[in-house]
Amino acid sequence: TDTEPAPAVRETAEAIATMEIRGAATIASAAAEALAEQAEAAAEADATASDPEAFRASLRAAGRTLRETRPTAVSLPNALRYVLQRMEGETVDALRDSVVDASDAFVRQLDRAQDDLGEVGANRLADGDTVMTHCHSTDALACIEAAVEQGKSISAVVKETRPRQQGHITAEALREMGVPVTLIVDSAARRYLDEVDHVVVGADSIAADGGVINKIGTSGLAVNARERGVPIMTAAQTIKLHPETLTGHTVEIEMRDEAEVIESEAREAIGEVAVENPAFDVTPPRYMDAIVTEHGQFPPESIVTLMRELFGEGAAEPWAE
Ligand code: RUB
Repeated sequence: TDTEPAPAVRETAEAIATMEIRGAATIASAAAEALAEQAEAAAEADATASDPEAFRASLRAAGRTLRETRPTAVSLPNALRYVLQRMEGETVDALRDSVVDASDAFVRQLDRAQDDLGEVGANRLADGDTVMTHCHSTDALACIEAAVEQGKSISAVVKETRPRQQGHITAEALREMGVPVTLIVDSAARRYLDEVDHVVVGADSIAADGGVINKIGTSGLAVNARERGVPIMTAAQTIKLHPETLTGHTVEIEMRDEAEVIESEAREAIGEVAVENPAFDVTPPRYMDAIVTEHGQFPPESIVTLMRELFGEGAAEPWAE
């Protein structure tokens, strides 16, 4: 149709779906930037340049294309909501400016929130601590980086995080911060918890009951950490709060391709078996010591108060047709 998403939006959506762009915060800022690119393109395109209603429709279509990429990280729809709810104006120029400004403001807020929560998370870490990480979370890394900047000496045990081994990204990032890293396979985590002072993970979504949705394996790690007496925090800026859970909805857990788990040759050799590849799991609030946000740290059970304050109006879908 005339209001089809611009190529830049399709490219971003494809990059999110294939996980070239991944991690909840990075997905959110890429989505906000793609809406700005859509606004710039639509302000030039024949079908939309002089038709405010067609312009708006093209932004909603771009929002739907981005929304359909991956289901679990709520930062994606929260980013789309932030930008599209600020789209306003009588003319296409005014509409474009409002979208570009909202997108810029969103990305700036995201960066600031990450810096602010990093300071909070860093205060939970002590000089000489060894931390254990799971997956690759920029919010979790911000806490470790801030601790290092406070002059604390921190070392890390990094879980590789099957099947996609995002732990490798974390290991490299920590090494660049000057943090000594030991990389382990996921199944070695409980053994190494004896040598760890704090577990630090991120989140893709936080539910109203304080449940933390993060990379598959987080819940088992949290249960083991509790059993070992090791504190565990999730570093999650407030765009990770999932507004639909305020009204009883659950968070959809993405099921990914079995090819990520097992090569076709090995699969054929085994014969007829089922292979499943859930990308995320839910850590019950009783196994998480703290949710660290840019507004300070919260016990998971009280996060609902902050959620009501910030997302009380519920979960509008400004990208709907
Ligand atoms: C990434 C993941 C990360 C969170 C938080 O999963 O589970 O822990 O997204 O990341 P995937 P951040 O690799 O499947 O996207 O703190 O950077 O938002």
